[in-house]
Amino acid sequence: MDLFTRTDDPRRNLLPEDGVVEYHGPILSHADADNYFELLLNDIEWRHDEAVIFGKRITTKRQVAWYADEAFSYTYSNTTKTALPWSPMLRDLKSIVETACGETFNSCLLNLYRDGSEGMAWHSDAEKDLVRNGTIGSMSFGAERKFAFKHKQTKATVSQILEHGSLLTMKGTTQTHWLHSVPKTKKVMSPRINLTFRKIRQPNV
Ligand SMILES: O=C(O)CCC(=O)C(=O)O
Repeated sequence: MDLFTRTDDPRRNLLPEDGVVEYHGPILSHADADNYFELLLNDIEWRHDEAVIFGKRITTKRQVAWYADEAFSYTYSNTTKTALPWSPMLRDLKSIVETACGETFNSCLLNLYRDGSEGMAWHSDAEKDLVRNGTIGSMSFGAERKFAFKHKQTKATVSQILEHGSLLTMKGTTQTHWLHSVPKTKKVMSPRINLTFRKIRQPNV
């Protein structure tokens, strides 16, 4: 066996340089992932996301929610959100992700994509509210979608399909050197929910 060309190693770094992205694959049984997906759809306080682009406020079709240990504020796309307290289900998911990746998190941004017509444009999660080079743990539920990376300088690209109940981690200098996106697609007709567990820098005022 050629150890250097294995593709099924969960700790294999997907990026060729300047960061670490690990795809762990599904970390929940299909039945557990189905249960969490239904609970997330129904129990999360979903709101359409907002962004201010060139001074104009826009509302996205995609819906979001922001939960954390405290009422942390998080500013991205020139708008600020204040965190809601964890629900028991989100606490469970946080602990599952923390155990799987050996990290701790104090917050979670959730995104709901109704179908492939909703996506997320190229960006990096390097806002000043986040701990610099802090790990991000990303769990996905529902429809499989492509998650793409593009190097800010070389423009090299890498992508990974994110499965139902799966975990992907972004570590180290990934956010400094790479953009990521969820491309829109006509092929996906069903919803997907993504949770990104994050570390907000404290004190957060
Ligand atoms: O939906 C996803 O998989 C990624 C979401 C994302 O890029 C983000 O929350 O910054």
